Amino acid sequence: MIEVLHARKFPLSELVLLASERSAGKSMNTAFGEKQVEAFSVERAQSCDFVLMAVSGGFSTEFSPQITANGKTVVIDNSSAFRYHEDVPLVVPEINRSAMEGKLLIANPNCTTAIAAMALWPLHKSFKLKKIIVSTYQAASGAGAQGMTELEEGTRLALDGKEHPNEVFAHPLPFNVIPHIDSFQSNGYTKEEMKVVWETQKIFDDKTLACSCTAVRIPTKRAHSEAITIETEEDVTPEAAIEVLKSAPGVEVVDSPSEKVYPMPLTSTKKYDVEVGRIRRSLIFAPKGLDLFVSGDQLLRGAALNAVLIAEAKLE
Ligand code: 11C
Repeated sequence: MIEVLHARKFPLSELVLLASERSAGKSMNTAFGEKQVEAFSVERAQSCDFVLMAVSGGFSTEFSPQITANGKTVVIDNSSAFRYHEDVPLVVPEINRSAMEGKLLIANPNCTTAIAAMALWPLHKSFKLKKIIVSTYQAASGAGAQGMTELEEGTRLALDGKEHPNEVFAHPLPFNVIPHIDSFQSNGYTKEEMKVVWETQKIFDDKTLACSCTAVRIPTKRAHSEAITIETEEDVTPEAAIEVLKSAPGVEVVDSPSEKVYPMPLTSTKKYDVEVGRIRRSLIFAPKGLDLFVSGDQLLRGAALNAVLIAEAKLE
């Protein structure tokens, strides 16, 4: 988030780093220079115009409302604590920035949802989506720094023919794929899968939009990819969809299969835009449907960049 604030020249007069007592006093080398971490307090957070929360849901549940209680500090929460609260907007600025008018507490969506939404929203506006079926290919870093370390160290151990135990993931991730992200719900879907459903409906402000997801962890380091099938109300062709997506903000059409050009984690990593490609007529729903593939940097579009874009939109 600090890097994105700096790269986008966010007009800040002071950057304040707040953390637990354990980290307080530590020095951090940031894009804005050397900064000392301060111990979190509601009062110190309230002295800021914006608070970008990268904390657990439990911490946010307790403290976000206390911070915004001063009637002026904007809290942008990366956790899922408030995403499904009626009175808390869940925002991707390119899609529903108007939802946050007059609001101080704003929820940042799940990364898988945000990446899919960037490609789906322009198509929804032009061809009206009826059904969305998503299958994900999610990078290890979606589970945090420990997830990435477990993949890297586990891969080394596996290549040396050694045991590679798993702690972060439900099973060893090297040379494997795991169709299990977050906890299983009573309907057989995982929470990660249901987040895609609940959050897409909320961001698009359409509770009738039929959506289903299978979320899978794969042994890549960064950027989530998603195979998406849509059924539309209106007729749609790949050419028409490409036209629409080419002019959509935050989207890059990467679709020249004959030249081996399509969205991939390696090419979408560290990119602000979400790559969209492999756009083709659905064999099932055509002329009212497409298949497509997206790849987006989940640490940027699904977290840091989206949070900073929300703050920028709040400043306008
Ligand atoms: C993952 N998408 O890849 C998750 C991480 O709802 O903010 C993001 C969890 C969230 O494991």
